[in-house]
Amino acid sequence: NAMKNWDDRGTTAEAIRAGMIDKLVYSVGKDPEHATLQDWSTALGLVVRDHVVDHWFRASHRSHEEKKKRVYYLSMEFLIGRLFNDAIANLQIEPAVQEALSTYGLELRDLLDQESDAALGNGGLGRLAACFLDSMSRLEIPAFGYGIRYEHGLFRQRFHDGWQIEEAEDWLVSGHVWEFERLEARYTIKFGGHISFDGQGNTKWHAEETVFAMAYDTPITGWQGKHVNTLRLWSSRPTEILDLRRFNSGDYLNAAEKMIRAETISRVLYPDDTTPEGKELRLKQEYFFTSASLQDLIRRYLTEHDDIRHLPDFVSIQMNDTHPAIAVAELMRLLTDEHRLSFVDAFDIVQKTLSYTNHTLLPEALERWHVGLFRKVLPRHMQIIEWIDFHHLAEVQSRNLAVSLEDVRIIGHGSEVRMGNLAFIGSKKVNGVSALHTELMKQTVFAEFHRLYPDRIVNETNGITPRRWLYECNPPLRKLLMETIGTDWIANLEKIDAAAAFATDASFKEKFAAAKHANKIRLAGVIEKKLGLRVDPTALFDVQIKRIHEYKRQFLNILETIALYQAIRRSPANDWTPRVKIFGGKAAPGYHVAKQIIKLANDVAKIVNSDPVVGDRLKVAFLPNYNVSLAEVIIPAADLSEQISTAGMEASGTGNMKLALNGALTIGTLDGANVEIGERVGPENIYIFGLTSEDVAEIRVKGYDSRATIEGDPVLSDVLRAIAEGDFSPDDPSRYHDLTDILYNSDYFLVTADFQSYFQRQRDVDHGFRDTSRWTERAILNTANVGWFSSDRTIRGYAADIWNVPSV
Ligand code: 26M
Repeated sequence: NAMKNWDDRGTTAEAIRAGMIDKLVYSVGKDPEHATLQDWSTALGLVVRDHVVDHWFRASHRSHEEKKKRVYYLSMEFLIGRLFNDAIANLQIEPAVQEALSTYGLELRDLLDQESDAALGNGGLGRLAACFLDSMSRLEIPAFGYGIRYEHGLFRQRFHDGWQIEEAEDWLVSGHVWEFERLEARYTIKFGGHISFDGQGNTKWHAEETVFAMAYDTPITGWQGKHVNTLRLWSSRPTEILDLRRFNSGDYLNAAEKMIRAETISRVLYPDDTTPEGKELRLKQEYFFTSASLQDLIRRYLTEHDDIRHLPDFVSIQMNDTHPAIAVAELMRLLTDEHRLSFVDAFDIVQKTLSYTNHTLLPEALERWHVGLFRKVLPRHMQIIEWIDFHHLAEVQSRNLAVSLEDVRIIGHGSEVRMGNLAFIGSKKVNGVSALHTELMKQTVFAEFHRLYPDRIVNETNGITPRRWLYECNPPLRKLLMETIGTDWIANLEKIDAAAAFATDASFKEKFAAAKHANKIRLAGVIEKKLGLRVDPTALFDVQIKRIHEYKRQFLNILETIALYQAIRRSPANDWTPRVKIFGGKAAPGYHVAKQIIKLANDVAKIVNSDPVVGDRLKVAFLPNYNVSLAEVIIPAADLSEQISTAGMEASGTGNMKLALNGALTIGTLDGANVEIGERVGPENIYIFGLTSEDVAEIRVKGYDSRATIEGDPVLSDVLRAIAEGDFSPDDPSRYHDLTDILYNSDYFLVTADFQSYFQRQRDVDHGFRDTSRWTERAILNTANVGWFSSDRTIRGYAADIWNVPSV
């Protein structure tokens, strides 16, 4: 083997030190005297990367030699965050790196903080994709993630006078060492134009616009580097460099126009995580990355196999929500127009290759495209979809079942393309992301489909990677666990249940509490730095971190905060349990109500935090720009995890799992995966409150009088009176009339209905937290009992039930 192999140099501190100097001088081009922290960080990054690359090549060669079945995870979003520490952790070279850095007087933490956070996703769906990549590598499943290399990820959030301000994110400016540009992996993507048929079975798409998709690869290191998969992200490029004729005639701007248009496709991530707006550019993004990915995987398949008909035996494609659902039509197009299969044969292959994960039941979140727009951008795909819809309808009719035909049409009311139905019909399996969510899918959005295809819908409850969400983000707890129960839990999180035996062990409890305390001191430092607010690290840290949305009910949390504030002011001498309410999360830029909720939280924070009567009994901190890196600091420091969505509306949640694993107790509704968390930690170790999803369904039918609820509840009335009278917005007393009006007149998310039981349950939390010793035991039992929520377990489920691939 002529390849230079970095592993030959080993991962000793001396090898890393020598490598760093080599990279600093010859790759970064700086001498040690003049190097900045950023330069050192890049140099170390390049050294670590070399080790990753060795494992990566070995893994790719093995998969290719053995012609293994590949899994392709298609996702508009990969919220991977930082990769540096992840690589160091997976390769287990932290001690050697620390030692190498000490010779230069450098701190690893400082170098890690130079890396920008790759925020190529909005929230849960994108982060799930990132956890899945980690687990597929851990389980040695040959897999590729396919997505878009957005030049600008999710906007950065700032607060100005308490209002959210969005700023462009620029993760690539400081150089990103984790990606490799693949000039050779380039595909043509067409848009618009018209279709011609030559009468001899040849179909030709005369496109109006073409762009190139260019590949950038990032290695995804599995635990101990045993396997490394690839995240391949596509960047759009012009097919023609410059219109020289126009340029020469002096028309510089127009000459550059085409180039800019092409590059615009991968320019920016859409920042909405629920309501799709039906924008042309969004559709082009979806088709762009889906087409590039399918062309790429077919090319790879044909280097190993010669008959396209056996594709389903060697390829499984997972569609992360409907965003890549155009894959159904695109794979049909490639198989028929390019590879000359019949429509019927092609559709059989499509249905054996693709599967679809649903992440939400919210009706406004289901993607629909106007037929006119769709035909304009993707004329051939519109024809193919019409064919699928017609044949599917005929098949359903022939089965003579009592099924609502309109509900199972892809083209609804003749005017819209429904991507959920397209994805369902084109898939082998369709899965929900928690037990409750999957049940509700069968009963609601996909009820008619479920009657037609009772074996198609399966459940794969979400999970999180324990490498990032415990091992990397919580060093004090990691260390304690390793000393006490060994290291098995890192690769097999179920093994963390061994910690349960120590829940009543005085010495372990003391150390567990000390680890939590150290994490809280660290978070208190961040709060002080970012908000200028000092908080008491012995207070209860009550955390709600997630996108701001009415169904997630941050509003309910704020109402309870105000009620508590009023109670403390009335009886300051009572023995209150000191609490810090910590919020983090972004609102979609066009989501007016969500932005009002942020402003309200900040207004309440201002009043509460400066009230000398209240002092340390209550503090409110809304940390700006919540992202993966901030989550890594907040989660290990949490005592209480807020999971308070209207029952039936949160498909799963994954923050709930991360917080419980790090020893936070949950206060939550019986929604999404909270139900399954409760089953595992037991009712004594979780605070459940509020309406169930059945209650909610019943109320939706019967109707609900929120005004009567408010008027019958003096605590809630007083809270709403204070908001409406401007107690928290003296500069603009009517600022929150829209918000209070919603609660009185159209409380769709049933905030008022759950207020009383939530408030009561919070008082139970106050009481529980005062028994410090018992609380620690219960925190330990949360950590010990949620091992099942590892994304390794989830991916084993996908591998067995959907992809039919082996996992270690
Ligand atoms: C759609 C169209 C246009 C622009 C953006 C979108 C879009 C982007 C993200 C729509 C939805 C998106 O994400 C939804 C999401 O994050 N769902 C969450 O998925 C998690 C992982 O399964 C679950 O845990 C959460 O409960 C669910 O809300």
